[in-house]
Amino acid sequence: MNSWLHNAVRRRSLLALLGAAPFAPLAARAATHETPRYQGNDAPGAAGRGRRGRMITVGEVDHKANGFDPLRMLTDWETGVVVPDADGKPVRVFEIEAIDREIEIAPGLKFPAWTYNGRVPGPTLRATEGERLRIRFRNSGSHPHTIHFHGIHSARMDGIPGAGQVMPGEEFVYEFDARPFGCHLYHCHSLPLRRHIHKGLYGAFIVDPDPARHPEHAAVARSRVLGTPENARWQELVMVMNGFDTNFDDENEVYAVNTVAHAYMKRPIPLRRDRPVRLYLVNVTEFDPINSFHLHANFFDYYDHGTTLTPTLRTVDTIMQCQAQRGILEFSFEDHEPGLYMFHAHQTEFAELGWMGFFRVMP
Ligand SMILES: [Cu+2]
Repeated sequence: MNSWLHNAVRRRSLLALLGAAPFAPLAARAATHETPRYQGNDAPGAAGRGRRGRMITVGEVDHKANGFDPLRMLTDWETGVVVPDADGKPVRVFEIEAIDREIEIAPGLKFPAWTYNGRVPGPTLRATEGERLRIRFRNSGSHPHTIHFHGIHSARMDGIPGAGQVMPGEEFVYEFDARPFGCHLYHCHSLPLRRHIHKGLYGAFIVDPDPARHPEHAAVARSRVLGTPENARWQELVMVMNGFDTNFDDENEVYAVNTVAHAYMKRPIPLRRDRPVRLYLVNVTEFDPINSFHLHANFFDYYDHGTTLTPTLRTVDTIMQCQAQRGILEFSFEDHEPGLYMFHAHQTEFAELGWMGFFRVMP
């Protein structure tokens, strides 16, 4: 048995042992040491087939009990509060609290997460280039944590052990200017790092470009600034690619975007055909060296790290990201007929284990 197959069988056997109903057909095959091939909905007794005949998780996640909903998470930007500083200059203030919390990542499958503000991923922080940012961080969890921002800041504000690490019950205030503009992320940088990340301490950090600083591409820059009329015509979404090691063997048993396996298979993301789509995509998947995004029946332009106003890749339908890599995808379904358009990781195993969804393109 090659190592990939061995791992796949082992992971699925463990899911069966955990009593995880979601991947029952895979688990059943693994138990008999059959090749865990994708057999689709024609397999006899394929309990995993969905209404549309696809093998996905069975049952529903209780989004209310989770306290976050993957559909709402696509667009619930956290813009904080702008207050005048002592010298009268405006500061954008965010409040973040680390909380230990059990979350449901697939129907009936609970994960003992460490969260920012009770959710995984944490709030999508959004600001404009050049603004002063102040992030008040309170650690109400059981372990030391930090917030390490991918951005430009001083060593004191780096959010690593020795610079902004916060003991349980304590607080720290990170302060820096929002730069460079782009699609970034934040995550805990306490040790062991892989544990603190995969437990759920991460989120997207979006810095909109200041049009005044980019006269050569001012119109494009304005279209990225939340709240402008130019921005309002865009359908903006944020997706954080993540995975969950449910048995602590340093491998993921469940994959997703925005945490809940197959959430967008069951409730496709509604899109209007007449408005362009801008997708902020961040990969924080632990344990696996890469993740990817593939769009069906369409192509997109890509802005690596979101730090440019012209695409760094044009007309591609698949993008690969290592951990912490991220970027902006822009596409349109203007010329398409309405219907369900799939997107997923093009690592087939990730897709089968939760990282797969649909856009519902409406007339
Ligand atoms: Cu941590």
